[in-house]
Amino acid sequence: SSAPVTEPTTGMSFPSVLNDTQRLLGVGLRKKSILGLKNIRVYAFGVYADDEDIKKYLSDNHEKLSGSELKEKELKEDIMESDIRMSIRIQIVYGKLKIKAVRSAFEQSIADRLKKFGGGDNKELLQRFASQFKDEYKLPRGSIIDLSKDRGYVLRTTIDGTEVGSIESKLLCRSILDLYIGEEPFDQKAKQDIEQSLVSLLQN
Ligand code: DAO
Ligand code: DAO
Ligand code: DAO
Repeated sequence: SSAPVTEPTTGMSFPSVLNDTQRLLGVGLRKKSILGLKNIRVYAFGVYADDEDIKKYLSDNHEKLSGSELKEKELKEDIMESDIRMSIRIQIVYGKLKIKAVRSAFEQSIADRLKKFGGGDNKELLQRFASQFKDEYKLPRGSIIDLSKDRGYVLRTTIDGTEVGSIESKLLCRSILDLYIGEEPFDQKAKQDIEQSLVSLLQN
């Protein structure tokens, strides 16, 4: 297989294949401004999708794809909602992350997506996910968090190779993907790269 890919701003390196079958589609950077003053680089990320599942999606949706009414946006939404195994790999850049800050940042970024895709405020779902992040965890620079969407919309969270929890929720999976490849992504360039990779996978 091919060489790892380096996120250029941070130098963080991402394997081109994850869990044997998931292919790297693109890498990016999550920044956050503190008090509107300075922009910190929080983490680099890579987005992966399962080759087999993409192929299966292709054969199952042959007509949609070859039909004249192919609309890129609809197809994209369909892909984000389908049962394709995907992963987000996160590599921590900012060395002073506190779990409390992670939890509240997460609640901020995900809450409006849960509302957007699910209606309601989904407090319970949000809390169930955030409760996986225990105060005693440490996330020094270089820590690796994998958010893996398994078959059946099970979202599995792993920190440095240790599973910390899993939650079955199509809504949560959809909402998390939206942070990276939705309408207001953390990193616009990364989103474009990911879409481009998907297009070439679909065309192969
Ligand atoms: O022309 O054969 C084709 C297919 C073009 C498909 C474009 C799909 C874009 C999908 C982006 C998905 C991002 C999650
Ligand atoms: O006030 O120390 C600070 C900065 C906190 C930034 C928090 C951003 C957290 C983003 C989520 C990280 C997920 C691993
Ligand atoms: O960047 O704001 C964001 C959202 C990040 C979503 C991923 C959160 C996973 C955090 C796991 C932390 C475990 C202690």
